[in-house]
Amino acid sequence: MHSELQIYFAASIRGGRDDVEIYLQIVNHLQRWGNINTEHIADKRLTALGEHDPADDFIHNRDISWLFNSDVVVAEVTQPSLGVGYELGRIAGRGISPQRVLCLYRPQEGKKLSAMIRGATDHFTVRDYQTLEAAAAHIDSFFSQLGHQK
Ligand code: 6IA
Repeated sequence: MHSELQIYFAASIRGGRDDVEIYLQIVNHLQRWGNINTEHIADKRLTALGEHDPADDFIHNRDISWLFNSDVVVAEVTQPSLGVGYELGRIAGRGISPQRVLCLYRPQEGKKLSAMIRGATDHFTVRDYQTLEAAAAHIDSFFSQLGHQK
């Protein structure tokens, strides 16, 4: 028996919570592939200004430790977030391979994903989607490649 994959899910918090429903659906789907350290990111009660947050240094240090100890990182990168960009930069800096990082993006009129994300092909797999079914299919083929059982 292999131990459960540790998945770090990253998505915008203070960058804006417009896509929180989508985060929730992605997290629900990801759960079949492993344990998600950061499920609270998909919690609708968590607002961009959450007043009951733990201290920022606590959040930062805890999240970086989860990030560095995860097997796989999945980031929803449509809503630009400094925190998500920072997290992706920190793991890219450790030389992580694109087999272990999936970035999901919904192309939109008049917007374009940062070249620093789409262009980091040595470290990130970027997949575009429009529907939840398409996101789920990208997730499934990404994880299937890792050779783990559902
Ligand atoms: O710049 P942003 O806030 O959009 O950055 C979002 C990213 O940073 C997410 O992928 C998280 O991993 C991390 N992050 C930022 N703020 C928090 C946070 N706040 N909790 C957990 N991760 C965070 C307070 C939550 C508290 C109510 C439990």
